[in-house]
Amino acid sequence: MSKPLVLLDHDGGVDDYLSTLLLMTMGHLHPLGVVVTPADCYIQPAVSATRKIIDLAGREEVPVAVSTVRGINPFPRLYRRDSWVVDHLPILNEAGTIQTPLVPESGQDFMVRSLREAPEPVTLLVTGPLTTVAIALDTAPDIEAKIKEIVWMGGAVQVPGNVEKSIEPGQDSSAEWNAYWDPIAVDRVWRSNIPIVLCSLDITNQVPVTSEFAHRLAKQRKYRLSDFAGQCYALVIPQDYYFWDVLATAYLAHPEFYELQEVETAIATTGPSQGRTQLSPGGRKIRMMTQVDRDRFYTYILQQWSR
Ligand SMILES: [Ca+2]
Repeated sequence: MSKPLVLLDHDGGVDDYLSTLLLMTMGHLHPLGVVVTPADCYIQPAVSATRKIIDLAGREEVPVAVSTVRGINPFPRLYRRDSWVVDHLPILNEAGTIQTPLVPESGQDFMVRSLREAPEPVTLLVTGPLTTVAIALDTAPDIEAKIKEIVWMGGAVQVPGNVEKSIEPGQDSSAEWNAYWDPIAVDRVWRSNIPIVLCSLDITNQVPVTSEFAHRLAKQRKYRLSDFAGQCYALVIPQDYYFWDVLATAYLAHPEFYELQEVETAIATTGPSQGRTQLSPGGRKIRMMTQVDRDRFYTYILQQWSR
């Protein structure tokens, strides 16, 4: 039997690089490619780092594509500058060359082509804003039938958001950043019939990146993937950091670690709550992750990076 197909669309944050790293270790899946959406990053170093990480994982057959979409509410520069740091980590630059190919077409066109050419429906793993997916759907509505489901890290349903008033004046702190970058795109995807599995702040709040976890990684730093992951987590440990994207990614390998609940939701697209994902009776049905077996999740990623 052929392996299930998956396409990753990430947005260049530290967490996105580690999601890429984790996905590349999953032998049971066939990744069609990685699209980088220019949101939580500067795009040039983000694309460069992504290709080097795929090289590091020994998966240089997986192509990378650059999305050229634009959002509405830019990510803070302080978050985005991590892309420059990661791209310059020594462990990614020993070779001095990059093997993983960069496709010539835009990320949104690559998404359309990959889905059209796929022999069976594809799981989309999206760890950034939904803009590239929304534009691809507008450009080529036929691809909707080729998307098996979207696993999306985004939203905050029954918990506060992370777009804080102190950073974004006028907002009410109810939105999550991936949704806030482009609420219209979330609404576009919500208006499709594609099954959606949501990895929102409701569940990611349960899995902080802790010093204890970083120390467990350090103990296995003889493995190159653990060494790289440890350097990335050291970069973000001063912030309140969570396994946002990595938690969404691990779902592709071990859905049995998670509890899901079907809920009806709506998206605020304008005003002080723009980007808010809220419960709304009669609204768009999605399945949201509500619980995760934290110990098994931590153990799984440590095991995957033991190489
Ligand atoms: Ca991300």
